[in-house]
Amino acid sequence: MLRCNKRRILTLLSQIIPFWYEIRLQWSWTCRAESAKNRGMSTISHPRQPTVRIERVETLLLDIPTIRPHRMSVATMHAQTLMLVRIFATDGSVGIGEGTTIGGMSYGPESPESMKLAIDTYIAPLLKDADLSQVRLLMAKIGKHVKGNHFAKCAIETALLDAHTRRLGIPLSELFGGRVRERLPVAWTLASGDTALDLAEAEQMLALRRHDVFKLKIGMRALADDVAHVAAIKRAVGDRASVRVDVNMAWSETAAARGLPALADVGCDLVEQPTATAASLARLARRFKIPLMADESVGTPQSAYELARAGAADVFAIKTEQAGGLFAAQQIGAIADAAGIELYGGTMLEGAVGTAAAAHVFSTFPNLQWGTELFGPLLLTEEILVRPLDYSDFQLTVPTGPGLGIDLDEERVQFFRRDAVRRTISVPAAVAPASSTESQGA
Ligand code: MUC
Ligand code: MG
Repeated sequence: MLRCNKRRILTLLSQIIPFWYEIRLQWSWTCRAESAKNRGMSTISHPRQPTVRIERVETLLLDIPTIRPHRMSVATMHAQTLMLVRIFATDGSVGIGEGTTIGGMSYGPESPESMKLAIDTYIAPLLKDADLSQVRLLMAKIGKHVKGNHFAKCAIETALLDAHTRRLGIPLSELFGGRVRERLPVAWTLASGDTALDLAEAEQMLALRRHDVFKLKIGMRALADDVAHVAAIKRAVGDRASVRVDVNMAWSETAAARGLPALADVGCDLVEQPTATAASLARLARRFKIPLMADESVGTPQSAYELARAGAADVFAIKTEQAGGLFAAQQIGAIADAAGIELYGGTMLEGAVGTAAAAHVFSTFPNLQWGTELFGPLLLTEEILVRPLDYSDFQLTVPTGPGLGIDLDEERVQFFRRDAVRRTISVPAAVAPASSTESQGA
């Protein structure tokens, strides 16, 4: 009799417990959805909702002029090409990502065109009909079938994460553990190639309270001229700003051995990638007191680990694209922290989309001792967001909405795409001034 009752009680319990669980689960998700709604975010999807699948992937090349020539030892840029990627899902949600390079293929092994090709031909088919929420799984699948192509992978991962976190109704930074800071210090690069112009630009940035950290591009002139250029700028800005240099690997080790102490003497705070190899950086870091930052050498988490083992730098510049994605960037941050190396949030001169993505990740770093240089959108003549990113008081505000927290201005995107259909208006030669044709956007 007692046994029979025990069995009945157990059966009853086994029926009630899952039911209770289900009610609690429903209740907790309803509460989170309500609270997200109250914060003006889109609703959180229920975990039992049907899987949302990836319908299609779109890539676009946008060509946007720079506000002035950007001169570096590797290239001079007059325009930037943004490779935009959009992932469309079956529930109508869309995620955006971006890939850029510096001076075409002058800086790294990829180009905007190669990213587009890699995504259209090899990556997009791997994503067709896949579960949008399985970002890590999808990136692992892409990693198995597509070697290298870190910039393209970063753009895709960003788009997946944007779509996924938008659906969840949370800012992308939440998926990375949440923010340590809402605003990021932003350096500006002085790279007009002319000391007087650079100085005027620095004064303008200080007056606008936009930047009080200046990175000077050097390495294309004679060493003595470069040092004189840095000295002139530091003398003019004094304690109002930090002055740093980026050599972009242009020096030999012997040139660096002459340059580093001279730069320290004129008040330079940091020297970025003076030479190319990890071994050479490590020797210089041991010999000279001025802090050295690795940039091109940092690359992926694997190379960051090797650099840390070699003691090759005091600071790592982390670039999300060079790292191979946002998760990889976070991994490099952890490697640096573990090795006692300080951090700086680098840029591949991304436009607004890549910049917002990097800002979300960098905002979660416990240490970011040297701030960031996320000024890419400010170097471009045109805005492509509905609401521009906020740069004020020497800082960038990390967007707060769901996903990346930004929206593309579709009309502008269509206007600047390389393959846009443009109407050509022909003016009859008789009434035309010097040039007889002019192009206009459609
Ligand atoms: C680099 O090497 O740091 C970042 C800022 C800038 O002006 O150039 C890039 C590349
Ligand atoms: Mg650099």
